[in-house]
Amino acid sequence: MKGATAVAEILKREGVEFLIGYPVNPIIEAAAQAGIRTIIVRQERTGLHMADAVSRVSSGRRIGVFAMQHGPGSENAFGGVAQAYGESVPIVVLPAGYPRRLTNIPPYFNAFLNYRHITKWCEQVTCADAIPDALRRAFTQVRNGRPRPAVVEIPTDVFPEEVPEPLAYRPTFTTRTGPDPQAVTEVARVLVEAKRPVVYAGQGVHYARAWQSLHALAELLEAPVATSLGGKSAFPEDHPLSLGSGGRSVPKTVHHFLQNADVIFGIGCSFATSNFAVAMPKNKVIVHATLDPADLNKTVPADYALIGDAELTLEALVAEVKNRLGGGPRGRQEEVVREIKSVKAEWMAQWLPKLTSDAVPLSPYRVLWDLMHTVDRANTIITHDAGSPRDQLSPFWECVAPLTYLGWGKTTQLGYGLGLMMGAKLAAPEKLCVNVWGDAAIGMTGMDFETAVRERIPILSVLLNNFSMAMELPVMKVATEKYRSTDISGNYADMARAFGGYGERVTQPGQIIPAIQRGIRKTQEGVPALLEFLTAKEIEFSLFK
Ligand SMILES: Cc1ncc(C[n+]2csc(CCOP(=O)(O)OP(=O)(O)O)c2C)c(N)n1
Ligand SMILES: [Mg+2]
Repeated sequence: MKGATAVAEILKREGVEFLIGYPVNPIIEAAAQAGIRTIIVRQERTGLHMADAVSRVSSGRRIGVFAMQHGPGSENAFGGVAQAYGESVPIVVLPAGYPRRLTNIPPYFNAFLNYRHITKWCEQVTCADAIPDALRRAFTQVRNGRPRPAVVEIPTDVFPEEVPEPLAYRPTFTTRTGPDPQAVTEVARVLVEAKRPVVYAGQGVHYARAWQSLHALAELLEAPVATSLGGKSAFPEDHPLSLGSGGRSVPKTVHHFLQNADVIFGIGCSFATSNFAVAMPKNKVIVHATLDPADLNKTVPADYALIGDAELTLEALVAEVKNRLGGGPRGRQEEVVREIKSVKAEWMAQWLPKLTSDAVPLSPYRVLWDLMHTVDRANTIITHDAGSPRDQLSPFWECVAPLTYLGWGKTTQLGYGLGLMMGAKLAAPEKLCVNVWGDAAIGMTGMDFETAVRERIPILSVLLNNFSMAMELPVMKVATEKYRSTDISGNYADMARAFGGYGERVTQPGQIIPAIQRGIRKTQEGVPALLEFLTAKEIEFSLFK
């Protein structure tokens, strides 16, 4: 069989149901022939964001795959792969490459050379009979260890070559590594002896599907739980021990309990320094449990460490902690919960006026508050975008079930949220998938709302249009005054309708909930909906220095 046919057959054996791509790449045609649904986007970046979400919402059990053209396609896709690398998402990316006789000559873009720093695996296939080996390596890498993208570049003149038959390809598997038992004993002692432990859960808990064990450990220790943005929804945020999620803007509970902790137990997190992660306070005992030793002692020095899969780590800790406690909790919870409630009440009293504001232009906080009280949160997947919408959404959106929020911010491309929700909807069609973004974000990827319509991916897009890059107002004062450099314009409800979707512009507070209900109904009818709320240039956030 031809090289492209072999790739498609291998994708099938790996359980790939969708090939997201942008022509020209012969894998697209071969995939369609093999019965894999091909989805064509308007630009490569959005396609990668979609593949990314397919992997994320399945905890990496289904792998998102993207294919694109050599040269321009490969060049244009770079941002999407970089985002997946930054956010630790396992995807397989299949760029075509220039013919072999040109592959190493300028100015021809060579994915093998250029993608090396944003992938965990990157290779170029130089003859067709090496295709099965290359794909086995790529899928093994994305299914094991630290999740990150793998790239296999296939030169255009390799595709028509023959791959020997029968195709000997067995699907790859996942295996896990567990923590050092001696370290588990030590960490269990530290956690049990701690007076004010705080659990800080990251995205690793989602990949390991370690939600139950996280719950069990928190309840045994009677310890409050915060998550990172990537870890948001790993612990139910309506649980009495929940502090909410970190990010740039955070609930006061997260700040208060981290500041006053004696021991911080990071599980499945990188502790990476980021504008969109809480900075860990100094002089705390840090326990760092993570899959990848490359994150250990990177930015936050650890006092104790556990290297391994989050589920195996938490299972081992739960058993050991239970042992030390003589079977169950010590009766601290009531006091901890009282403190959480009191800090939360104080914080909410400060923010409720904005969250319930009747102002026109609308308060973005009011829009998001009404959204949260209208959707069925357990059956909704939501994501923010870069810009103010992230900092307005993440502290106040209370997740009640795992993987109902896709949080991000290690790198932070405007426009990422649309593709994420399109991929989420493909992987979880029964869920309401909502992306919340601003008018600068929609400028980056908005054309792909047409893809949502054309490919029948009925997402709900919530646009907070303040006719501005409001986030940049404080740092572009002169440019704004002299040249209006932060102003933007557009009628995006009209745009959505022009693309064949449902579009509605909302200006009055009383119309927020009815509009959301109409939008949801449209998605249930299979039509993507874009609700454009005209909002104030709100740049007050729940920040704690
Ligand atoms: C690709 C990319 N370029 C630049 C930025 C920097 N950036 C972050 S937010 C922002 C403006 C956001 O404006 P908008 O989406 O309208 O949200 P607002 O703050 O107005 O609510 C910019 C330019 C980015 N995150 N991504
Ligand atoms: Mg804006």
